[in-house]
Amino acid sequence: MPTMPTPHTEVRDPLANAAIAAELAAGLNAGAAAISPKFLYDALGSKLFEAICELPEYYPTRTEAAIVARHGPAIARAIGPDCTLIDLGAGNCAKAASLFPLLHPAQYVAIDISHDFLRDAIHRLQQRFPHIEMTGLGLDFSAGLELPGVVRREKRLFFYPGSSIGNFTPDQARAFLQRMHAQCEFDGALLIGIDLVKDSATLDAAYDDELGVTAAFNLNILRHVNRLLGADFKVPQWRHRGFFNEAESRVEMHLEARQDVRVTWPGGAREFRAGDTIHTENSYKYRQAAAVGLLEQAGFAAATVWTDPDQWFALIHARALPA
Ligand code: AVI
Repeated sequence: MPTMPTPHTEVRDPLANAAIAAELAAGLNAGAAAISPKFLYDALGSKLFEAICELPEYYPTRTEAAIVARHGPAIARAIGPDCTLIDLGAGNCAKAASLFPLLHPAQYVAIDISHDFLRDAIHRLQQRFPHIEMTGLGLDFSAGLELPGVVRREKRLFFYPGSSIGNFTPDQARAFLQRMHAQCEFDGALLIGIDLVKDSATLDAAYDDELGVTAAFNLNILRHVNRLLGADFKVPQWRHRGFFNEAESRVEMHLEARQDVRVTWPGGAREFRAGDTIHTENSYKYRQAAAVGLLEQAGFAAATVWTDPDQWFALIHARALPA
């Protein structure tokens, strides 16, 4: 019996518990309290995000998938075969898997902060595509993007779908794209999904859906923080807020105290008055020209932009220019 190949997986950058606690405490103590959106993704949070992607209100996932379905052959021609497909924020690896029949990558490298979720997904994927060499890396790539030696240097294609770039501020996004560029070698490129500006009602509904799945996703961060920091947040004391801030061109998610609340954790405490908020996420929406400009500022030449008929979402292939 031939043996099934096993993907290589490793946790490269386990954030020290003390550093995580310090980061969380600093955010909770800040004048405008905040929790980084990366803490939305514990195992349950990753599953809730998968459910969000199925919601009728949450258009980005299906719009991006429709762009891939419609322009697949052109995308394959632009990228060519045998790339090293590096999937940033791979989650359940489904988006990258949909590209395999188009791109025929030589190696697939899945990176996600939620390592347990990733490990299961990549093991399942390896069964379906035994001929592709696979590596799973559990790392917080927002903090640094040093790739280990197992990642091929040739034809690196950074795949950053779903408009995850929107969860950074534009300055952070530029710096992150520059770090990607530095890892591109001489023939690297980027395939990135970027959500475009649209009417507020569509954006508000996408981030505050009727079933309350996004609310559960946002509230779940409190349980995650309780575990990581030893805090005593009580979920029923908080409500989800998600809305488009047109002036900043971003959707914001907050948690709002339903009543006066005192939250404590080892070495700290904070009082919140009813109506006070904790900022948990920004999701920036770009105009197409601004998205292309951002890539160019980071050293990429935005070769091709594919979009949907409503121009709600853009998938951009950009080659790394020599530094
Ligand atoms: C992962 N990221 C691109 C999602 C977004 O749309 O900003 C996260 C999300 N937050 C609420 N719904 C989805």
